[in-house]
Amino acid sequence: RPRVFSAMQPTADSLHLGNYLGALRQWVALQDDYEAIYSVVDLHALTVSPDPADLRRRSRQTAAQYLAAGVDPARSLLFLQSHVPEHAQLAWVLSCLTGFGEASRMTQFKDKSSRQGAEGTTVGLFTYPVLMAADILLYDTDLVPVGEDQRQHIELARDLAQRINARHGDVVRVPEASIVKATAKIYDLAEPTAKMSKSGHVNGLLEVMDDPKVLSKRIRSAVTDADTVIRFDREAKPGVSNLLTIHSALSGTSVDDLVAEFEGKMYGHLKVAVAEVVVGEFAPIRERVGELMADPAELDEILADGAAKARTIARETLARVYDAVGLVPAA
Ligand code: AQP
Repeated sequence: RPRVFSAMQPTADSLHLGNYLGALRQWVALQDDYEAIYSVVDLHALTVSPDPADLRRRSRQTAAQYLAAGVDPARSLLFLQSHVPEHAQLAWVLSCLTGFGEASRMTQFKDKSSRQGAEGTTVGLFTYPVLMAADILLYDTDLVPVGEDQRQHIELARDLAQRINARHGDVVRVPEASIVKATAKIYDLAEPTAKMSKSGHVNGLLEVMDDPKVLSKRIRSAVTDADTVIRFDREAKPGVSNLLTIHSALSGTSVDDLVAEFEGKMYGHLKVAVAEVVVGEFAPIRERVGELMADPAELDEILADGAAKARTIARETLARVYDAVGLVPAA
């Protein structure tokens, strides 16, 4: 079976609706047809200097959210990136194949480093896309389900794979991004032309672990427009279009059917309906995360098992790459 790999960073206590629709829900669906490998990329989270206790809690809580959303450890591997040292080892080799100019063109680095300032920007933040390429190439990945913001990073992973193969023969598989158009970019409720993101407006964010009251309140105060008609128009009506996208993705009702259903109704009606589907989706996940976190022994066991299995694949790929670039095998 073809292989799918994807991951998220444990940089918050909760994933948000963008992470959920852009990535996690795809992951759950892909388990049926792919050999799936999903990781919590805790080494990536170090790029923004988290508090150690926060990082430890968030790493487990992110994994718990994957499980609660439907990642099934009986079918998929789930592990913490730092438990598989081959990620960092392959990243070094790849960093020696990445041009400085090439890495400097990554738009996410430019955005994040301009927010952090020169002093707050680490070398790790700069080489982040190289570590991400290692995450992907280590598992001979066919498909990487992500949101639109990761397209450029996947392109780099593909370029690096092609570069190794061109120089050293057929060493690694060249991955493809899987970006589902309808949910590739979920927008901030308070600023519906910007991506929903944990570093965006707090009122623009819908988090999986939020209290249902908070979710409803944020949706009620979502920015719309001075018009009154409910229709999908990303340019002229970004706020309403975002609400329609969210409802449609969660309810399975097409945007056209929603527009027909809400014809002649007020924005408030749409917001109530969106709140209902979001709370309906997130409340059971939140509850299950609570159970998993109350006694993390089960979670830790799943992560240990996932790491052991992931390592057997990762070790083999790393050995192949080390050999191809001319490193002498350890006796
Ligand atoms: N708004 C979004 N719409 C669709 N997909 C999204 N993703 C993130 N935001 C949206 C996807 O979620 C996954 C998370 O990857 P990550 O852990 O690397 O987080 P990120 O992209 O850094 O997430 P944030 O919340 O957007 O953080 P900041 O504030 O740091 O930029 C990826 O598949 C991503 O595409």
